[in-house]
Amino acid sequence: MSFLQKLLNYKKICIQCHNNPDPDTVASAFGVQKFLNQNGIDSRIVYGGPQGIIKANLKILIKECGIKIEKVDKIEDDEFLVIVDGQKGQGNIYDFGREDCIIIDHHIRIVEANDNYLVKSQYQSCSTIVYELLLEEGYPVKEDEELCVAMLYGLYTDTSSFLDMFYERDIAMKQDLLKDQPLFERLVKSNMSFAELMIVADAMHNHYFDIDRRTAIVEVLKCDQAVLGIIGDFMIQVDSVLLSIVYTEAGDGYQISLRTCHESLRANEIARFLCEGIGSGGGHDKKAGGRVLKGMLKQVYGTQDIFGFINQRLEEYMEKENICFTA
Ligand SMILES: [Mn+2]
Repeated sequence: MSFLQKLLNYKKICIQCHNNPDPDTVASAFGVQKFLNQNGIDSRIVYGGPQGIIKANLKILIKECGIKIEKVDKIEDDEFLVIVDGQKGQGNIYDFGREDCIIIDHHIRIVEANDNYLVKSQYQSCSTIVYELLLEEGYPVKEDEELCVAMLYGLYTDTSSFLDMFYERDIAMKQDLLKDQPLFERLVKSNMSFAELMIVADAMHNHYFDIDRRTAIVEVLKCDQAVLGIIGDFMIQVDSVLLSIVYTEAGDGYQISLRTCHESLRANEIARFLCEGIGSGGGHDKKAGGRVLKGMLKQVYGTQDIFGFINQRLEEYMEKENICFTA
């Protein structure tokens, strides 16, 4: 039995996005709902937590694609729960008090092994997993313009504007679905709000520069992951910067984006090294990204904060690789 077929055992399904939903969780839920609609199963898309949807890009996505999503604090007894882009027990997954549920996610696995939990950590977006599940069912994704745009945008925002994308399955989805889509274009041009622009400007102004390591480290507060790649691309253009590391908080972890422009600095290797044991990272020679889980950071590095951790790991890396830029 294919994974989505499991859903056909239920009459009513509640698809849960993570709190403070982003395009990837919404697009994933939308994809699952398309399959349920096709099979005549009643469903709705929900999320919990204190915060409603405020970001302009997400509002455009929801409106233009005709996605119905509601913020709730409980679900009905006769609804079966399906969690997308997150896992039960995570801080950003509102607890509706359900023991049984189905999970589709691309983050680092925290749930135990279970046939109902599909966790593929190598995927860079949950949308890509749902896309492949839909293809497996023969669902005509390409004919569904709104769904194509939603899933592409989910991938786009989870990979710093496609810039930190490295996994072949994600690249394949982009190639399959991306064509001339005015709505996608509009979403891409709505990446940040004026408030975020100010946060970005402030973060760049307050960057940390290590002259010996020729490294700029930029902490960005409350920025959308899509914006990180833009900042990274900007910082690496500074003449004395050979490595830029930009990071922001994302759910129960941190998203990190790296740029390099020196033959001794391989961004993908550094990203993997930084995140080893507490998350995952990878990418290309000059552009890479990674994710670090807060819980694991604390477990392994104690009270060290994210900035201290990046500094320490970087020092270890440069020592290990014998990289030195001072004369
Ligand atoms: Mn995601």
